[in-house]
Amino acid sequence: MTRAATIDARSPVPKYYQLREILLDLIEHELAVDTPVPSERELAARYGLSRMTARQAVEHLVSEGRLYRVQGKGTFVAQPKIDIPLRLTSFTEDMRARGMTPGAADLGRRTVAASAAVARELGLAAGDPVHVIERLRTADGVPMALERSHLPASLVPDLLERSWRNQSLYEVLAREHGIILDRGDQVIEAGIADSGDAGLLDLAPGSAVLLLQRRCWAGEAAVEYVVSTYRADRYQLRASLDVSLRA
Ligand code: 16G
Repeated sequence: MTRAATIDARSPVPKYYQLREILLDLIEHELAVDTPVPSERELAARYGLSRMTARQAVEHLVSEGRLYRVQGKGTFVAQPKIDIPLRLTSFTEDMRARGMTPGAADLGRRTVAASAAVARELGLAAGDPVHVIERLRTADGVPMALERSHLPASLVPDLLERSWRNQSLYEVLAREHGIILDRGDQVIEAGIADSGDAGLLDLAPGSAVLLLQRRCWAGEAAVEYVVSTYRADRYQLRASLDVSLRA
């Protein structure tokens, strides 16, 4: 450790929190992803703290997703989280822009009669045919999200005739169907992965996830309603804040 950092016993800031800040500085500026951080015993000795205080600091960073534990091995620096895009971008574009290789596993595709809820989202009548495409999205081969896209079958009748393995839906819509999405909305909620989704996403059952619902249009036509499950340990939400001006 090259940075001089000490715990100030007279500070009103709790000691575990001071240690958390010291560790955060290390994580962000000195230690590479997947390298170990000092053990709680070492941290306690180095900073003149109790083991319990050191553990509290480490546990905070584990629950924030900045560190991860490996049973019997120690505690390691986690990958920094990715900002959920708040633009109408495709997974493929987003990952490429980050220098990562996007991937998709085709988990299933079928045409179903729209439920009342799906029909409402897509501006259809209940019972109208809807194509459903389920994909596991990966970045550099690591599972990131599950996406369940619903598209009106009348808009793109032959959409399910291809495999969606490592294909970009938005590229196919643009290139083969002339559909360019120009508007969308998105709702993001917290959730818990069920055992099926947790298995696919390589998470422990009961892990936190982000549930996203997105609707997209091309002109007046509703094109996609997608329900996605994103890994909460890999994604975060960043929003810019405007000052609200009262009239
Ligand atoms: C994004 C969209 C998803 C869309 C996909 C297309 C969210 C929550 N989801 O992941 O709706 O189907 O991009 O990506 O943002 P693709 O062109 O790489 O298939």
